[in-house]
Amino acid sequence: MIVFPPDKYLGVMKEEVEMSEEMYEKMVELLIAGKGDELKSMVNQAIEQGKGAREIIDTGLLPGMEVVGKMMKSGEMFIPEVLLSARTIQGALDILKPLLVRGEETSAGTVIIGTVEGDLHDIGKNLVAMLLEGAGFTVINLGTGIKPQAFVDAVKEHKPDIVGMSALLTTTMPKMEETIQAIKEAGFRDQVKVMVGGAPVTQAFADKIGADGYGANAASAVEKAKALVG
Ligand code: B1M
Repeated sequence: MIVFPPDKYLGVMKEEVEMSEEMYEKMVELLIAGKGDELKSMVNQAIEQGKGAREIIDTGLLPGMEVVGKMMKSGEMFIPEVLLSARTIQGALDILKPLLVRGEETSAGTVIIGTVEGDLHDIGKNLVAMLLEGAGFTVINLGTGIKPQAFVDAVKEHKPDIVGMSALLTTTMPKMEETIQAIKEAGFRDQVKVMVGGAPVTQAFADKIGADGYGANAASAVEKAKALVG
């Protein structure tokens, strides 16, 4: 009888799992410490070992940002240190981007995406943009601090299928509703779907402001975008 996995492989498999765990724990530490070059080098090593970009992001990078958020809240980390961690994760994401983005001949649809007025947080929004590109969407990333009128102007110029808005601050969430209102007043509301997301945003909030979709994370944002254009 063949028993799988044969005993002789068990040791090797266990070692590999431990190596991965150790590697991802180290990535989290480097991200919190803001050691960009070392993190990039570990990310490159992980890629060489055949680790997938999504696995690296979900296991080695995002848990680090979660810790940074907790430390920021408790006062253990200050803005300059948080900024350093933000740059560090962005550097790692830049390495992973080409692995996520595929070169498609035909586009799944066009999305304009931006962080709303008054809000400078862009890591999550950029991650959503990357995965949307990876799923074949043409993405126009407007950046951060985007005023309602600037979203309207971009709709006029690019004629997207979806307008995506990100907000990370409870104080900037109302800008999403203002933007939807501005799109309505400009006469474009029936031509575009609106998707919202960001840590404080919920499905209930999305429903309340009249958005068409909500993504709790980058992967669900892609699923929602596909459903909205489908
Ligand atoms: Co700020 N910050 N920050 N910050 N910051 C938060 C958001 C905070 C929760 C920290 C805390 O207190 N625990 C808190 C907000 C509290 C609140 O509003 N209730 C906060 C604060 C208070 C502030 C300042 C006011 C601090 C100050 O100056 N005193 C200030 C505001 C500046 C401004 O925007 N005007 C500020 C500044 C900063 C930095 C500049 C230092 C830096 C941002 C750098 C950058 O983005 N380039 C920063 C950071 C890094 C954070 C935390 C630590 C991390 C955010 C992040 O990147 N997460 C954050 C704490 C936290 O969120 N736990 C915090 C990782 C990212 C991948 O997740 O952005 O949630 P996230 O995106 C996810 C999903 O939300 C979703 O998918 C993404 C991927 O899974 N998603 C979408 C996002 N957008 C989407 C759009 C979609 C769909 C899904 O459809 C279109």
